[in-house]
Amino acid sequence: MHLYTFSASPNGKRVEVFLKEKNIQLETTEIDIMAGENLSDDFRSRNPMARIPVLKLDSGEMLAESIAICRFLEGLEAEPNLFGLDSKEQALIEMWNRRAEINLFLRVADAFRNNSGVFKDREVVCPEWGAISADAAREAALIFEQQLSDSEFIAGDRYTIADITLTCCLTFARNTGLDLLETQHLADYHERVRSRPSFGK
Ligand SMILES: N[C@@H](CCC(=O)N[C@@H](CS)C(=O)NCC(=O)O)C(=O)O
Repeated sequence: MHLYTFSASPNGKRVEVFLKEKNIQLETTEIDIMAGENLSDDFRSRNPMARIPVLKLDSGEMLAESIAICRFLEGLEAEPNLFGLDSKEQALIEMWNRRAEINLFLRVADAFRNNSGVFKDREVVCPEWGAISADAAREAALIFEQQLSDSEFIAGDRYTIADITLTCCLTFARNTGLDLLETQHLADYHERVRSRPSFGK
């Protein structure tokens, strides 16, 4: 297997943390998305969406989408379990992971993309949409704050893929000037979860 990624990106980070939790080592190629290496025909032949991360399987097939990659790896390396053991736990983890992706991660990404104009070489940017997205992320963060007021982790009493998604999103937001850590439980949670060895710096 071979991983194509960009370690400074939040989705690259999700897969990196997952691999470390599982203690899986993969051959990796860094694709510099800032320099547009993901836009080349060569890269698009791996992922027509022109996004990282992409995992090349031993069969030569390409697997994109961070969660799909992690789900595949969980099938190869069962421990520690990060996607849930029974159908109820799997569903709760999926629910929180999707909430974190749809209501927070995508909003944070839109805020960054439209406010910074970093990718204006490849897409139309709209600062007004950036501001709307940042507000929506702040509002959604309150739901996570509420959930964490009586739960150590976002999807129950143990660390799961939903925590990886949420923590990578919160860290990326903070690093790009959108502070979603102004409430106590979310701030404490972020400190706690990102201090795991798998998170690195
Ligand atoms: N839904 C995809 C999103 C992947 C994605 O948006 N990757 C970003 C980096 S975090 C990217 O490749 N951006 C390059 C670009 O927009 O040109 C996933 O979960 O992996």
